[in-house]
Amino acid sequence: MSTLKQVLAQKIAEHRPRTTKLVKEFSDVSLGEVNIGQAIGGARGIKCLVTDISYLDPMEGIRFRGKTIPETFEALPKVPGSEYPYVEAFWWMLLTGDVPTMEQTLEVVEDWKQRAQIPQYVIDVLRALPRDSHPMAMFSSAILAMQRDSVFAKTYSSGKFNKMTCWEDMYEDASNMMAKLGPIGAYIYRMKYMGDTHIAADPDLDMGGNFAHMMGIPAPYDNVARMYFIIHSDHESGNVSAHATHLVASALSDAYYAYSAGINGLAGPLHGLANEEVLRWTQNFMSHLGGEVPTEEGLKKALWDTLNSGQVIPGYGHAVLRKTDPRYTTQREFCLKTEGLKDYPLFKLVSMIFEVAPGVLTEHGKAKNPWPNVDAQSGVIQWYYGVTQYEFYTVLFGIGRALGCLANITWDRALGYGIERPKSVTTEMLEKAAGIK
Ligand code: CMX
Repeated sequence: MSTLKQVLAQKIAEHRPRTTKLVKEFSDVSLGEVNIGQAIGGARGIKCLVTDISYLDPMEGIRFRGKTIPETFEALPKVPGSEYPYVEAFWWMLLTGDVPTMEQTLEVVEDWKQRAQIPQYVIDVLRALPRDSHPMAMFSSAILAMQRDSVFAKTYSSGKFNKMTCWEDMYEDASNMMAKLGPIGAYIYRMKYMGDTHIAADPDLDMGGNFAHMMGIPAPYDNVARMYFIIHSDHESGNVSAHATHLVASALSDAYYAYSAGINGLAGPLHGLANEEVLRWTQNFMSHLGGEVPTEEGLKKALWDTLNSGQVIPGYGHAVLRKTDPRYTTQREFCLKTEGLKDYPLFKLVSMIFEVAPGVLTEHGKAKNPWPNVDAQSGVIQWYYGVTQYEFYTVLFGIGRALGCLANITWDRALGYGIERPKSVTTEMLEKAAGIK
């Protein structure tokens, strides 16, 4: 058994009595009421999910296992020659809550290398799809196709399912998937956009470095990949991709069924696809200007035109956050410290939107949070390094988001979380509750 699996087994054994005690002795303790607005309005703010992987404070932003993004980057072992940590070390931290040593990290790096080969049938599935399929449809299909190799599903169908040990099979599926998602993403990219040319994995590289290598993009894109995957990994469990993954897994569906569902949710324009929308909006705006530097007035007008036509300003607002997303700030800081990028016209325009859009949204008066989210910054960096096919950006998000979703469903199994089944009511019942019928 790998060291990570052993440490995780120990953590699970220590944690289980806490959950058991809460369920057995305190099930009736209330966490709050549910009102009509929440029932109609997407369950916003209802406390009915449990995760220890990350927590989102509306004002402070995300903490992974109690650590802010800068604290996470500071604490984890770094790839030699890079100021960014191993994604594999972060996986260890998300699963166990501990910061791994370099030795422990390198064990995961090696483990993922052994699991990273894309099966030929996945390549066949990708190649059978129309080449103009959306890359998220391709990515989701590739994940779903791998279900045939699910360790969890095999154990279950052989009648050996055991509630106490089934997390081990989930861990195997999660590790196999984590190791393959980067290579699958790079395969889709090069098949669709780079003349169907492919680059073999470099066995000397870590996950982030290898992704950059297989995409065919030189340094510092390896650092962009490491940063990007880590900051997009998790945002507690109520967001659409995490919740969809958790919901599907709660039916004892395996990790492939569950994460394919998560990816399908991430593909929505109000969720992960917003980073594609941000670039489309910004590029359209720039092309209307014919290369001219926009004035503040021109930018304000474009933002108002978008709002007045009934569209949202992509990359702004959030269901939980009420200040600038620290994932936005991390990427902005990367741009500011990177020669070439800090003076890049597209970055300057995105910075200008940051100055103007919150005021416009505040005056508009609808959005509860007028500040930028993660998606407002990520496309610019990709564009600068040559990834100009913005429909591909959500695949990058999906590779990173797997870290959080798969860590979460491994723990779901370990703690025996139940099948999800919230109760629905009719409109008439709501009207009666409101006293209008
Ligand atoms: N532009 C215009 N209007 C906005 C807005 C924006 N960026 N953000 C919120 N609003 C509007 C909502 O559409 C809603 O209008 P209605 O009352 O007419 O339905 C109103 O303000 C209140 O919404 P809210 O409570 O502030 O926000 P929600 O929790 O309903 O939605 C989100 C959150 C992210 C979907 C929304 O802010 C949005 O659509 N933003 C733009 C898309 C985006 O950037 N999504 C990415 C989020 C991060 C991610 O998941 O990747």
